[in-house]
Amino acid sequence: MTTWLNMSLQDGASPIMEQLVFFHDHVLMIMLMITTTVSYMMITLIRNKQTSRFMLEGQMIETTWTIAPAIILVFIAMPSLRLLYLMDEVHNPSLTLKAVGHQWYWSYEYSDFTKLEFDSYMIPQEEQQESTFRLLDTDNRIVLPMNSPIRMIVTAADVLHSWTIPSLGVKTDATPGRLNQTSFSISRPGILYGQCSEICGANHSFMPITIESVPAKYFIDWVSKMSE
Ligand SMILES: [Cu+2]
Repeated sequence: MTTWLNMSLQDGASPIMEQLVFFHDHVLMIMLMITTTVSYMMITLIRNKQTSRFMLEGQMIETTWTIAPAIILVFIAMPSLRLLYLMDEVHNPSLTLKAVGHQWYWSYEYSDFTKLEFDSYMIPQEEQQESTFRLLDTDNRIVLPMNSPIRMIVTAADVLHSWTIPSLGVKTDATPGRLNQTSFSISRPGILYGQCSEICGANHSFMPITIESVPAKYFIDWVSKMSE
Protein backbone atom coordinates (compact mmCIF):
# COMPACT_ATOMS: atom_id res chain seq x y z
CA MET A 1 0.00 0.00 0.00
CA THR A 2 1.03 3.63 -0.24
CA THR A 3 2.79 4.96 2.82
CA TRP A 4 4.14 8.35 3.79
CA LEU A 5 6.55 9.95 1.29
CA ASN A 6 5.91 7.23 -1.27
CA MET A 7 6.44 9.21 -4.44
CA SER A 8 6.70 6.53 -7.10
CA LEU A 9 4.65 3.42 -7.81
CA GLN A 10 3.85 0.94 -5.08
CA ASP A 11 5.98 -2.19 -4.92
CA GLY A 12 4.71 -4.82 -7.29
CA ALA A 13 2.87 -7.70 -5.64
CA SER A 14 2.43 -9.59 -8.90
CA PRO A 15 4.85 -10.51 -11.71
CA ILE A 16 2.98 -8.20 -14.12
CA MET A 17 3.23 -5.20 -11.82
CA GLU A 18 6.95 -5.88 -11.39
CA GLN A 19 7.33 -5.74 -15.17
CA LEU A 20 5.23 -2.57 -15.31
CA VAL A 21 7.56 -0.92 -12.81
CA PHE A 22 10.58 -1.94 -14.90
CA PHE A 23 8.91 -0.52 -18.00
CA HIS A 24 8.11 2.73 -16.18
CA ASP A 25 11.76 3.10 -15.16
CA HIS A 26 12.91 2.24 -18.68
CA VAL A 27 10.73 4.98 -20.21
CA LEU A 28 11.90 7.43 -17.54
CA MET A 29 15.53 6.78 -18.51
CA ILE A 30 14.73 7.50 -22.17
CA MET A 31 12.89 10.67 -21.16
CA LEU A 32 15.86 11.75 -19.05
CA MET A 33 18.15 11.24 -22.05
CA ILE A 34 15.89 13.30 -24.33
CA THR A 35 15.28 16.15 -21.88
CA THR A 36 19.01 16.41 -21.16
CA THR A 37 19.90 16.58 -24.86
CA VAL A 38 17.10 19.00 -25.76
CA SER A 39 17.76 21.36 -22.85
CA TYR A 40 21.50 21.33 -23.59
CA MET A 41 20.75 22.26 -27.21
CA MET A 42 18.27 24.97 -26.24
CA ILE A 43 20.62 26.55 -23.72
CA THR A 44 23.46 26.49 -26.28
CA LEU A 45 21.20 28.15 -28.87
CA ILE A 46 20.21 30.89 -26.46
CA ARG A 47 23.71 31.58 -25.20
CA ASN A 48 25.49 31.62 -28.54
CA LYS A 49 24.96 33.58 -31.70
CA GLN A 50 25.26 30.98 -34.39
CA THR A 51 25.39 32.28 -37.94
CA SER A 52 27.33 30.82 -40.82
CA ARG A 53 27.08 31.49 -44.50
CA PHE A 54 27.90 27.81 -45.18
CA MET A 55 25.13 26.36 -42.96
CA LEU A 56 22.24 26.68 -45.41
CA GLU A 57 21.34 23.00 -45.63
CA GLY A 58 22.40 19.75 -44.00
CA GLN A 59 20.96 16.57 -45.53
CA MET A 60 22.84 14.29 -43.17
CA ILE A 61 21.80 15.88 -39.85
CA GLU A 62 18.20 16.26 -41.02
CA THR A 63 17.96 12.58 -41.92
CA THR A 64 19.54 11.65 -38.58
CA TRP A 65 17.23 13.74 -36.41
CA THR A 66 14.20 12.36 -38.23
CA ILE A 67 15.23 8.69 -37.97
CA ALA A 68 16.57 8.80 -34.39
CA PRO A 69 13.25 9.65 -32.68
CA ALA A 70 11.54 6.92 -34.70
CA ILE A 71 14.08 4.37 -33.43
CA ILE A 72 13.65 5.63 -29.85
CA LEU A 73 9.87 5.18 -30.22
CA VAL A 74 10.41 1.57 -31.29
CA PHE A 75 12.42 0.98 -28.10
CA ILE A 76 9.38 2.18 -26.12
CA ALA A 77 6.71 0.51 -28.24
CA MET A 78 8.20 -3.01 -28.21
CA PRO A 79 8.28 -3.60 -24.43
CA SER A 80 4.99 -1.73 -24.11
CA LEU A 81 3.21 -4.04 -26.55
CA ARG A 82 4.81 -7.07 -24.92
CA LEU A 83 3.33 -6.02 -21.57
CA LEU A 84 -0.03 -5.18 -23.08
CA TYR A 85 -0.45 -8.66 -24.53
CA LEU A 86 0.99 -10.29 -21.39
CA MET A 87 -1.65 -8.53 -19.29
CA ASP A 88 -4.42 -9.54 -21.66
CA GLU A 89 -3.54 -13.22 -21.45
CA VAL A 90 -5.49 -15.44 -19.05
CA HIS A 91 -3.22 -18.36 -18.14
CA ASN A 92 -5.33 -21.35 -17.11
CA PRO A 93 -6.74 -19.82 -13.90
CA SER A 94 -7.15 -21.96 -10.78
CA LEU A 95 -9.81 -19.69 -9.28
CA THR A 96 -12.40 -17.24 -10.52
CA LEU A 97 -13.52 -14.22 -8.54
CA LYS A 98 -16.36 -12.01 -9.66
CA ALA A 99 -16.59 -8.44 -8.41
CA VAL A 100 -19.79 -6.46 -8.77
CA GLY A 101 -19.72 -2.71 -8.23
CA HIS A 102 -22.67 -1.12 -6.47
CA GLN A 103 -23.42 2.41 -5.29
CA TRP A 104 -21.38 2.36 -3.03
CA TYR A 105 -19.80 -0.94 -2.15
CA TRP A 106 -18.39 -4.00 -3.86
CA SER A 107 -19.86 -7.47 -3.72
CA TYR A 108 -17.90 -10.59 -4.51
CA GLU A 109 -18.81 -14.03 -5.78
CA TYR A 110 -16.49 -17.02 -5.74
CA SER A 111 -18.03 -18.82 -8.70
CA ASP A 112 -16.10 -22.06 -8.09
CA PHE A 113 -17.86 -22.66 -4.78
CA THR A 114 -21.53 -22.81 -3.92
CA LYS A 115 -23.00 -19.85 -2.06
CA LEU A 116 -19.68 -18.17 -1.41
CA GLU A 117 -20.56 -14.53 -1.90
CA PHE A 118 -20.57 -11.42 0.27
CA ASP A 119 -20.76 -7.64 0.26
CA SER A 120 -17.72 -5.59 1.17
CA TYR A 121 -18.33 -2.19 2.75
CA MET A 122 -15.78 0.36 3.93
CA ILE A 123 -15.28 0.46 7.70
CA PRO A 124 -16.72 3.84 8.75
CA GLN A 125 -14.51 6.19 10.73
CA GLU A 126 -16.60 5.77 13.91
CA GLU A 127 -15.99 2.02 13.94
CA GLN A 128 -12.28 2.21 13.32
CA GLN A 129 -9.74 0.41 15.47
CA GLU A 130 -6.02 0.98 15.94
CA SER A 131 -5.24 -1.46 13.15
CA THR A 132 -7.64 -0.22 10.47
CA PHE A 133 -6.56 2.06 7.68
CA ARG A 134 -8.93 5.01 7.25
CA LEU A 135 -10.92 4.93 3.98
CA LEU A 136 -9.14 1.73 2.93
CA ASP A 137 -10.29 -1.13 5.13
CA THR A 138 -13.47 -3.11 4.52
CA ASP A 139 -15.70 -5.19 6.75
CA ASN A 140 -15.30 -8.26 4.52
CA ARG A 141 -11.93 -8.74 2.86
CA ILE A 142 -11.44 -10.75 -0.29
CA VAL A 143 -9.34 -13.77 0.62
CA LEU A 144 -7.21 -15.16 -2.21
CA PRO A 145 -4.49 -17.80 -2.39
CA MET A 146 -1.02 -16.51 -3.21
CA ASN A 147 1.02 -17.86 -6.14
CA SER A 148 -1.97 -19.09 -8.07
CA PRO A 149 -3.39 -17.63 -11.28
CA ILE A 150 -6.70 -15.92 -10.58
CA ARG A 151 -9.31 -14.84 -13.08
CA MET A 152 -11.18 -11.65 -12.22
CA ILE A 153 -14.59 -10.99 -13.67
CA VAL A 154 -15.67 -7.40 -13.10
CA THR A 155 -19.11 -5.94 -13.61
CA ALA A 156 -21.46 -3.35 -12.08
CA ALA A 157 -25.06 -3.31 -10.97
CA ASP A 158 -25.92 0.39 -11.33
CA VAL A 159 -23.35 2.81 -12.72
CA LEU A 160 -19.74 2.61 -13.94
CA HIS A 161 -17.15 1.68 -11.33
CA SER A 162 -13.57 0.53 -11.64
CA TRP A 163 -11.97 -2.30 -9.73
CA THR A 164 -8.38 -1.34 -8.98
CA ILE A 165 -5.43 -2.77 -7.08
CA PRO A 166 -2.34 -0.67 -7.85
CA SER A 167 0.19 -3.13 -6.43
CA LEU A 168 -1.20 -5.88 -8.68
CA GLY A 169 -1.23 -3.69 -11.76
CA VAL A 170 -4.94 -4.32 -12.17
CA LYS A 171 -7.52 -1.72 -13.15
CA THR A 172 -10.70 -2.95 -14.78
CA ASP A 173 -13.84 -0.99 -15.57
CA ALA A 174 -17.03 -2.30 -14.01
CA THR A 175 -19.78 -1.73 -16.53
CA PRO A 176 -23.46 -2.62 -16.07
CA GLY A 177 -24.48 -5.38 -18.48
CA ARG A 178 -20.94 -6.33 -19.32
CA LEU A 179 -18.38 -8.74 -17.92
CA ASN A 180 -14.78 -7.59 -18.07
CA GLN A 181 -12.01 -10.07 -17.52
CA THR A 182 -8.47 -9.75 -16.18
CA SER A 183 -6.12 -12.06 -14.44
CA PHE A 184 -3.30 -11.84 -11.94
CA SER A 185 -1.39 -13.90 -9.46
CA ILE A 186 -0.21 -12.53 -6.15
CA SER A 187 3.44 -13.20 -5.35
CA ARG A 188 3.40 -12.82 -1.58
CA PRO A 189 1.12 -12.99 1.44
CA GLY A 190 -0.23 -9.74 2.85
CA ILE A 191 -3.02 -7.23 2.55
CA LEU A 192 -3.49 -5.31 -0.66
CA TYR A 193 -5.54 -2.14 -0.89
CA GLY A 194 -7.35 -0.47 -3.75
CA GLN A 195 -10.14 1.99 -4.41
CA CYS A 196 -12.88 2.45 -6.98
CA SER A 197 -11.31 4.35 -9.86
CA GLU A 198 -14.29 5.61 -11.77
CA ILE A 199 -16.20 8.67 -10.53
CA CYS A 200 -19.40 6.82 -9.65
CA GLY A 201 -21.33 9.20 -7.43
CA ALA A 202 -21.42 10.76 -3.98
CA ASN A 203 -19.62 8.00 -2.12
CA HIS A 204 -17.11 7.13 -4.83
CA SER A 205 -14.24 7.63 -2.39
CA PHE A 206 -15.77 5.29 0.16
CA MET A 207 -15.89 1.92 -1.60
CA PRO A 208 -12.37 0.53 -1.13
CA ILE A 209 -11.11 -2.91 -2.09
CA THR A 210 -9.16 -5.09 0.33
CA ILE A 211 -7.44 -8.33 -0.59
CA GLU A 212 -6.01 -10.71 1.96
CA SER A 213 -3.40 -12.80 0.21
CA VAL A 214 -2.78 -16.07 2.07
CA PRO A 215 -1.08 -19.42 1.39
CA ALA A 216 -3.34 -21.89 -0.43
CA LYS A 217 -3.79 -24.03 2.69
CA TYR A 218 -5.28 -21.12 4.65
CA PHE A 219 -7.45 -20.23 1.69
CA ILE A 220 -9.00 -23.69 1.69
CA ASP A 221 -9.64 -23.40 5.43
CA TRP A 222 -11.32 -20.05 4.85
CA VAL A 223 -13.50 -21.43 2.07
CA SER A 224 -14.68 -24.36 4.17
CA LYS A 225 -15.39 -22.06 7.11
CA MET A 226 -17.33 -19.63 4.87
CA SER A 227 -19.46 -22.28 3.19
CA GLU A 228 -20.45 -24.06 6.40
CU1 LIG B 1 -17.45 3.17 -7.74
